[in-house]
Amino acid sequence: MQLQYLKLGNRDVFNGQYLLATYRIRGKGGIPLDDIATEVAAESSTGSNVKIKVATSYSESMNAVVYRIDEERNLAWIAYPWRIFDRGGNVQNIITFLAGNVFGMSSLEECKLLDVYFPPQMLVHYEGPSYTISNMREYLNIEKRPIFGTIIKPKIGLTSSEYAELCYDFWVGGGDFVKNDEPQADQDFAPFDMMVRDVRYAMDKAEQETGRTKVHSFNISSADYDTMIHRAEIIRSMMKPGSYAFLIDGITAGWMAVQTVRRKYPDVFLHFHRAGHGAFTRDEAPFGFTVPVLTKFARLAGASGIHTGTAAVGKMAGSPKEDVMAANHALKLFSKGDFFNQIWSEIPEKDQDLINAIEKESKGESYNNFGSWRMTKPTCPIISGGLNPTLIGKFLDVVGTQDFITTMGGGVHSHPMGTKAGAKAVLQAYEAWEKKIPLEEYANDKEELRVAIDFFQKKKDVVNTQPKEFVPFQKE
Ligand code: CAP
Ligand code: MG
Ligand code: MG
Repeated sequence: MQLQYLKLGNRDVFNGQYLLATYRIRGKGGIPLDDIATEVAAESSTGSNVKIKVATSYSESMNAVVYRIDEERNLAWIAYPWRIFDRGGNVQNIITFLAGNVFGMSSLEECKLLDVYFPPQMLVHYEGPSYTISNMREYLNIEKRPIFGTIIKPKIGLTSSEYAELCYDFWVGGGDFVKNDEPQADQDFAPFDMMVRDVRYAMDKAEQETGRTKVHSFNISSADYDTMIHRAEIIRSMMKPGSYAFLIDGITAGWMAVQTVRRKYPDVFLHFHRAGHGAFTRDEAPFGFTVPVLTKFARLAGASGIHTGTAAVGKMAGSPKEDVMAANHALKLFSKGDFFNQIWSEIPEKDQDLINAIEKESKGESYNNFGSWRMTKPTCPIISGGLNPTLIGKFLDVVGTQDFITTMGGGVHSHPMGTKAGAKAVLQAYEAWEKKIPLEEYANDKEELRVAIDFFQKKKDVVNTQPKEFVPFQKE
């Protein structure tokens, strides 16, 4: 036990000088919770596995402290003086402390960061998002409904013009938003600059034919800073402002890439794809942090949008409760977590303007009316993974907001009548939900939707069929 990290019942931790965190912690060999929790507090702030003899009284004032434990649920609450974090709004650095070495400690069987709280005094130092879903709504001229998108599938392997052709089909079918899949980069069969050029061509054509603006999210995650910026600049030179987003694989490319793009391109929608997060966010994973925590960090770092999960409606693991909570953390001024309520504002919690704004939000008023200069702007939930037109209504019922982008890859490109029909079916399914008409009934006179319903009901058999045989050269 490292007693200097134990301050059970300490109320100073609520004075705004501390980031608060709740962990589920299980020590090996029956180590008592208070004991192992102090080891976690030490390793994740100032200390090590032994008391440091050369610590100063000042360095000790930077200790994280365990201020509460719940032995029944194996929970420990730890407060971190936020002055230990890198100045200048560095989310990567916070994660290195709280979700760093502790996951490797041999004395632990489980260590999961379940929730975090950022006090207003700390929020002041972090930019949060710049370009938001409201800006994209304005560009797309879509007021209320979700923004409907797709991921081009196959995930990889199309040439740049094959790729762009599918973008065109989706857009003319009525879709708004297309994204590169998370591993798309500068592959030799679809060179990055040619892909952008072809997408621009497809977009112009689709816009002329539909009379509507469209958006494409380009993956600029790269090997190094210069390459990433080079790719961003290719896009800026070829695309109209507002018509493109920058996608970053936030977990594999890293928080530094996310924050670099946030700072360098505040006029662009920053799309945080979280591929890889399942290794540490899943419920079965004993070490890591949760989807709501990931989402809070992404908002702090300034992502315009992040994937928050389909609330178990789609193909990816995820709990409805956590995914909806994450969407709220992304979007709201006041969001409830499992352990902390977060107010995304730099204003003290007792300020009357803030109290009024939270009240208005609870009655459904838009965030945009609150005067966001002292508030962290919202991050847009991006809902993806195994969705198809028949599931969109189910998700809308669960999530309780229309402020999101949804992308369906397989759910659109597997439509038996093709991608354009797939896009139409998405819009039709939404209309049915909006008009509160049962999907089947609404599909009576809408072929695309009817075919989609039939197809996705029988999906299992179809998915298991063998791939087409492809024989490039016939033997003599
Ligand atoms: C969805 C997707 C996304 C996942 C990631 C995919 O495609 O493009 O990467 O949604 O999961 O490749 O699976 P489908 P999450 O529509 O074909 O499933 O959104 O949970 O981070
Ligand atoms: Mg070290
Ligand atoms: Mg993907």
